[in-house]
Amino acid sequence: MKLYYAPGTCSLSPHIVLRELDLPFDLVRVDNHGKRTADGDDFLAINPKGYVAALATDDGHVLTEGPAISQYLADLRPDAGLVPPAGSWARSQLHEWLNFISAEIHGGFGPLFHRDLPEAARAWWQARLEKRLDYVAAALHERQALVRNRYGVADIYLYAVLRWAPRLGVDLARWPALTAFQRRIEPRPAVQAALAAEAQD
Ligand SMILES: N[C@@H](CCC(=O)N[C@@H](CS)C(=O)NCC(=O)O)C(=O)O
Repeated sequence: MKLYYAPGTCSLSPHIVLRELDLPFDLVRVDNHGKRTADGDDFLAINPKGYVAALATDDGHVLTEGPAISQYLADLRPDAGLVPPAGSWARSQLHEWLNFISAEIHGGFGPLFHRDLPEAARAWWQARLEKRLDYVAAALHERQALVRNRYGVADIYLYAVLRWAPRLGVDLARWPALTAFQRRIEPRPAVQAALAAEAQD
């Protein structure tokens, strides 16, 4: 398998999942501006959406969308417990969280990356995101993980996108449950290995 990624982006989430599961894979860096891979390939020919993450499977398929990739990978190693069994109520709760993180948190940070965003628009997006973070912090107040109280792909996704907060002016110190969550996940060997691999390139 090949994971197409760009350092520090949302592709960190499936990257961590691959390492948590100890699956063999090649990491292929994508230049998100030039839309070329480090192998010299046209990334738009691999993922016409033009964004990471993308996973090329050994049988020639390409899967995109981080939450779909993470679930596909975790289903390859169900014993690792990173996803609840398909069809279970907990699996539906996982979908609920992954959609929320994707649309409200990942999507909520998106506009804040634009340096030229007018101040009023920035304030509006930030306030909206902070309301969503209030919700996540309340959910994590009395539990360690988002689904089944067991570390899994939703936690990994949340961890990856919350890493953007400091550089976008969102101070996580306002939500002790979120800083504690980040601190719990950060030292995991798979997380450290993914961060080190992305920093090397
Ligand atoms: N819905 C996609 C969004 C992916 C996405 O936003 N990727 C960003 C990095 S976090 C990217 O590669 N952006 C480059 C671009 O859009 O040109 C997913 O969840 O995988």
